[in-house]
Amino acid sequence: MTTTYSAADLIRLEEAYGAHNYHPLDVVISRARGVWVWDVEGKKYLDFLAAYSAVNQGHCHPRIVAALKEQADRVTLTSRAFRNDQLGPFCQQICQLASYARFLPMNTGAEAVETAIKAARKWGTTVKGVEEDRGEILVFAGNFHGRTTTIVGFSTEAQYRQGFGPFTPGFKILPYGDAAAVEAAITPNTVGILVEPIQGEGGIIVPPEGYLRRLRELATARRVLLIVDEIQSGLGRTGKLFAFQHEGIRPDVVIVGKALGGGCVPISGILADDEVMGVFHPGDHGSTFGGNPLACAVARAALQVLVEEGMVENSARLGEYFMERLRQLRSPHVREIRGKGLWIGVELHPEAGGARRFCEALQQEGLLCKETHVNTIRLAPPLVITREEIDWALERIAKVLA
Ligand code: IF1
Repeated sequence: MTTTYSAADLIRLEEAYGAHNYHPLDVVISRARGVWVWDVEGKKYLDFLAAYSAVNQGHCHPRIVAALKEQADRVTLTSRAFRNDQLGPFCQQICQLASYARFLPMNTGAEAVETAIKAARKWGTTVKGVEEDRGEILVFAGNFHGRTTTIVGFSTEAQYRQGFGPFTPGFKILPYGDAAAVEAAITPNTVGILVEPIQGEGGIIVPPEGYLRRLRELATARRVLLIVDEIQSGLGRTGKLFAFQHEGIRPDVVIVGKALGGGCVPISGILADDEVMGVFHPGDHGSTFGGNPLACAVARAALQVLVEEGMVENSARLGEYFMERLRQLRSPHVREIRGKGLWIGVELHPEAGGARRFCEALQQEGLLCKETHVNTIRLAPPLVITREEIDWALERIAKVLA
């Protein structure tokens, strides 16, 4: 059954039958490979969003797709009522890679964040000795951790909350990047600090040097779990496997997602040691699809290629090169360039008229980016990008920012 639709037909169908919870650029992608995507008319673009870092390994990586196909022909879903032959080896692989004792698999990022919240609360009552229903978790202004009602309940973005209450209590919102505020906010009922090492949706906000180290010290001293959301910052995006490694710390709970599925399947989860993971007993928590053999087989390949093909190092090396070259552009519109590895925010002056129109101009030049907030262009290509491809992009960015 092959019906050929034009781009306009496809956009019309989506608008007619889909919910209107997005306002995407009108590029209809039908094929992708590595850092490149093609629209239905055959026009080629460099993907500078990488599905919000879910395709760090590049689109349709041959080894990941091979694992997907191979597993699809064997067994795709068992539920956790039975065991499967992929979950154990995958848990071992990610635990050894990240140096944690255990992994708990879920599907989406938000579910993994919810899992971390449940772990911290139950650790609070069963290990720390906090009274039932009294545990507090510290979170930060500008955070983005997902879209569930609990998570949007502690968002500071009005649109993410408006109309969706009532919300889950037990969260305290503090300014991001200010360790003294955390020190002052911790009480005997505090069970966790939930933090992004760099705020993505917040605008690629890099906190002051030493911030995570200080949070680690406070968490240890006051017996609070340090929970780091590496869903977007992790798996090579910032030039290290995890962004917290830039500060030489080790969180109590690490939340992963996005690129864990190699751009093919949703898979997420949390990493922790026995003191925290031990709070979960059979029946306490779970998911129909969590730990399914298809996702685990894909994730095994996704981690393997990330490490074996040097993508983390490439992100560090080319990220530095890219940032340096961007700074040399000296555009009158640019207020600040910031980021780490291949995760770069170009903040424009308020007078520049907003980042969206620059993203639209870049689309015309064959470069797909997405603004964040009003004035920041985010640049986050797949980590398999080459220096030549960055140079190709720089020429076009220079033209658009001139
Ligand atoms: C959308 C943003 C990026 C995340 C962090 C958890 C999640 C995310 C640090 C939840 C998800 C996505 C969601 C996506 C757009 C995207 C996003 F702009 F909305 F904030 F990447 F910058 N923690 N981020 O970044 O993971 O449940 O979605 O798997 O359209 O909502 P999820």
